[in-house]
Amino acid sequence: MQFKCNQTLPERAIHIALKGPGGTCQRGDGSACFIANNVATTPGDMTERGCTYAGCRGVVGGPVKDAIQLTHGPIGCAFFSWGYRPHLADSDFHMKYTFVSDMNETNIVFGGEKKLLQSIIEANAEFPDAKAVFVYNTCSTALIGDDGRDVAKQAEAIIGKPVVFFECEGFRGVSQSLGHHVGNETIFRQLVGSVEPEGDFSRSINIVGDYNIKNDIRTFEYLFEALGLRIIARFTGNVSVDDLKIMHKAALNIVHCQRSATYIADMMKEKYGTPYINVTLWGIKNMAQALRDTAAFFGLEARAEEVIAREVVRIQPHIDAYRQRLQGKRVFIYQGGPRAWHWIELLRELGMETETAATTFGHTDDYEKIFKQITEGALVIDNPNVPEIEEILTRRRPDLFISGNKERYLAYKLGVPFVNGHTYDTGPYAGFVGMVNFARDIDKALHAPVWTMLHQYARPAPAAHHTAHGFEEVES
Ligand code: CFM
Repeated sequence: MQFKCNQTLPERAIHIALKGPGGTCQRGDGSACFIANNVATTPGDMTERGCTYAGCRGVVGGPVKDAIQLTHGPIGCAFFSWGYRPHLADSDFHMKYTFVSDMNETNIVFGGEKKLLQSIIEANAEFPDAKAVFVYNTCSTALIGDDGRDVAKQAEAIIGKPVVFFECEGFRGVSQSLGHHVGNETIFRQLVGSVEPEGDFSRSINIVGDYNIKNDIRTFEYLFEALGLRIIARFTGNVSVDDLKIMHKAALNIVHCQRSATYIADMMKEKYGTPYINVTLWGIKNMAQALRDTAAFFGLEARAEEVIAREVVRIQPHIDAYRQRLQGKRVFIYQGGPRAWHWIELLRELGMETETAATTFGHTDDYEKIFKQITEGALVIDNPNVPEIEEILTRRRPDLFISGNKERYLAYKLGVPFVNGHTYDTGPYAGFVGMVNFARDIDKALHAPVWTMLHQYARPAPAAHHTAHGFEEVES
């Protein structure tokens, strides 16, 4: 299981493992232990990882729909973190605008605190309806020692609303993953529990770790509501600052993305005693299980069965039809983290098997979940670089590649059907009804007429066969 491209990068071996007979792990360096993860990328390795700022601003803080999203740093940090992730809401302020203190050379030399304070005041004056200002620190302002926390305090006194300062400078941590942690911790510390509402919250939940990518929440919120539950906050898809302030009132946290949001569930459990359950809201089995587990907590089991039965009947014929067309296909999933394991079961429900799974910033718990679910001969790879992805696509030749926009054109150029699992080209993909969309997009990718034309008119793809080391040797 050696990658040709890693002959000059032996450090990569411990990040690559094959599932052997009887569930054994065969790591690239020959040892039996588990895959290395969440460690610094080796210099020279062409990683696709993001930075801590990206994880905080782009993933956790950015979806909050009525906060001014202000970057304390150079304008590029603001521009390139703006508008790429479709974390939709029922208003578009958070997607439409981005704000920046616009640090230039003079500010770097003489300090940017005054400029930051001015930026917060100006942004708030322009958009007085915003409920808070979220300020994200960047590498440059952290390195010169700007005291953003202090500026935020001053600004809060002047504008009379929360100014939340995220210490998410890009160089912290080894990937965007630390940015999720900073985002959770800061929102918890500064907002959660800052208002004590009256009322009965005994049948209320928070959906934690869903970001409403292309309206995913529309596929499952009504299901929880059909159980008779009230959703207080969505952390952080389609959420307002006011919802976050009272999310500590929920009786139960439902944790979906367990990489980016278990932190806040743990903190709420510790401080408020709020229990949480881990769920997967993609796929029929998983979605049904999520409803059953939630219902069991509130004693609503019978109602859950009714809801599940009603929904499954609606989608099953569509799923069966797609399954006929997708049966037996072999998939390479490469996502940021948990989606790589969330989807293994879903793909199986569609008749497909994951033969390679990779994550950009997964931790040990993510890899354990992947490893448990995949079958013998499947490859697992941590933080794959571009040459490795190319080698997997050309040598293992998956039928389908589920990944993101960074890999899309590589897949197209190599003639591998591709589905965008990060931002979804159509979507939503969650819940019962979203699964039909997912199946449809996979079917479209696999059976696009271009593949037949390609084989008719272009040079045929080289024949391939499996080998003991997990790669298909390509005959050239
Ligand atoms: Fe959680 Fe996400 Fe993901 Fe993530 Fe992401 Fe994303 Fe992802 Mo792209 S929060 S870890 S940092 S499920 S943006 S909505 S698709 S890499 S696997």
